[in-house]
Amino acid sequence: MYDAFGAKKLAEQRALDATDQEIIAKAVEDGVYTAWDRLIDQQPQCGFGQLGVCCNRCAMGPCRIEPFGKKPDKGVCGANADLIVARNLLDDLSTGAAAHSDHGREVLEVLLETAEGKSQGYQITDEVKLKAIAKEYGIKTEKRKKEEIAKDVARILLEEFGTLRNKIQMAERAPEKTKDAWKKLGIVPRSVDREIVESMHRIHMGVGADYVNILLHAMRTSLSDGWGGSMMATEGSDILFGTPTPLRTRANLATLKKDMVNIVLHGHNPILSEMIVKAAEDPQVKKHATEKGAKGINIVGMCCTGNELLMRHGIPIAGTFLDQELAIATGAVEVMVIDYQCIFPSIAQTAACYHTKVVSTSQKAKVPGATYMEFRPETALDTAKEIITVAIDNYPNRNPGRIRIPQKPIDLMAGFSEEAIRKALGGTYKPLIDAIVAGKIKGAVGIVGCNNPKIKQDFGHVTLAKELIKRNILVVETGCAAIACGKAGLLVPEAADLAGEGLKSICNALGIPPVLHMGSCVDCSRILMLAANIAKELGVGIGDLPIGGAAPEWYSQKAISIGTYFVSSGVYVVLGIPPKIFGSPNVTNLLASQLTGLVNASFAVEPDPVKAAGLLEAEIERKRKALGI
Ligand code: BF8
Repeated sequence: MYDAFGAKKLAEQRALDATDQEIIAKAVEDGVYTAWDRLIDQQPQCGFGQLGVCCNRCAMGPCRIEPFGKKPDKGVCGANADLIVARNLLDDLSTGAAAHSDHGREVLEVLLETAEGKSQGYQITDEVKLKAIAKEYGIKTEKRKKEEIAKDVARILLEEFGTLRNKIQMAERAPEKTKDAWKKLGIVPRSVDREIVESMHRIHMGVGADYVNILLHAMRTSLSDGWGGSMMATEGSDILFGTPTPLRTRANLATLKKDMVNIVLHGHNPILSEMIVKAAEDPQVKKHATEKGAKGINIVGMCCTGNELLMRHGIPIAGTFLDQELAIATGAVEVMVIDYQCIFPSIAQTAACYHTKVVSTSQKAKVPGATYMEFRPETALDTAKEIITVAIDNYPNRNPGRIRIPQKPIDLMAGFSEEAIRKALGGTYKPLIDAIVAGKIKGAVGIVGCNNPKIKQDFGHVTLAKELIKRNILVVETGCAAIACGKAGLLVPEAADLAGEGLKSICNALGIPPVLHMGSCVDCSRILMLAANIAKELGVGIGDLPIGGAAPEWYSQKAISIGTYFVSSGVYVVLGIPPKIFGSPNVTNLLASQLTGLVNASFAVEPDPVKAAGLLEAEIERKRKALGI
């Protein structure tokens, strides 16, 4: 047990942000177990697992390889460390690619049902994007209603998941030189489902035995995510809910409100969260809230579904992955609505410490202790209203003695889709390219990914972003990285004061922050498109651009897929948490060094964010030199 002083000290070690620290201390005082406590319980974590040399793939095992050259050097089947590490990596990566892509498929199914008039509450919002994609796929748009076009677009995109054409059309958006590199390596993605299913086949005992061949398929699978499943999730969501444009909103746990019904939307797919936001506008629902003594309904986002709402509607965001338990520990959340991904399996147990109800909505993600309210497109608006009703009815159950809401939300600017950035530059990337050539901006880095309790929450993201902008490197972000920097005040134009002179002058001229929020994790596809369009304007490959990527606090299998599709597309990526590969020097060498000769990019691991900034700057300088700038 900790006293108040001890709880405060512990909180300062666990998180960077003052509002998080306040609630971590409260959780500790309340005796609520969180991910940080569970991490302590797990010490020491398995060394074989950390090195990636544990194989639990078949019933001859589980096996492990002795990492220091002693016996056993092979599993019962004969697999050595290289193979076991490569198979485990492909397994994790494919899980991440599947999560993104399955989310994308659901968005497209809703688009189709909407076009067919079968969904409830949805509409086609961005006709310009709809028609642009129709054109890309050779679908007629003249003299046709948007619903007719949308039917064809949804069907042809859904077909990309299992296409017989042996290539994903959307990946054609990559620059020619980048695609040539894929062709040479034999990693052009053929279809989303096929690559993932083939991954599962290859890692079955007795199939793939060559670690290089397995890693090449990992690259292909990741490309089917980045340039396939994820990109389709982004495009489908834009068509349904609108392509983001710059807007202002607020972040951190102080976005919860004392006198209002607080609903936290946590998870990933906007098809759920968009409908809850819409339902909360219903006058009957609002009236019900006031009848129960609340001043209204306060909807806040969390994690990536929060990013989706923030980007399109400016809905405030309560926090990142590690804030999910903290939001509940404020004692002020009536309902946490979840769909899937990045939700702690024990979240309902955390909620049971307070009056909070967890409402799960997806057949794919049932959670013990949660109230299950199945969410289907045909009844979406009705279900959304019912979920809000559960929250309103729970408002009188608050325990005023257990509530603490931090005071100061932080302002931020978001909504920087690729289209919005291009528009801000006047319709072409020439001004940005000129600034890079002139050296005012050295290059750009995408900081993406999660929190991980192994690192002080947000420290990696925020320190790296500050260090990069100081060095005149523009930062673009998605996922929890973007929320972290929002909470730290880096997503406002005034943060340009923290940037080097060159970057500061550009940000001031355009009225933009030095760190641009580009969306959720599937919206890393927006970063790919930004890089692709700049490369095309210059007539080079993505691998030639002075850019980099980083995931300082990653935890999820999705992040492995994201990192790999960036590297496979030519972007050097620095990880702050070591992947489980160090049990194989050969796999490590391939990923950290040999890939440069193949795609002009590789992985690096650097837990110190200041040193990571140095690595990224050096890579940017290397690429600038090669371009002759
Ligand atoms: O998909 S950044 S913790 S919320 S995995 Fe999850 Fe990581 Fe956050 Fe979003 Ni992305």
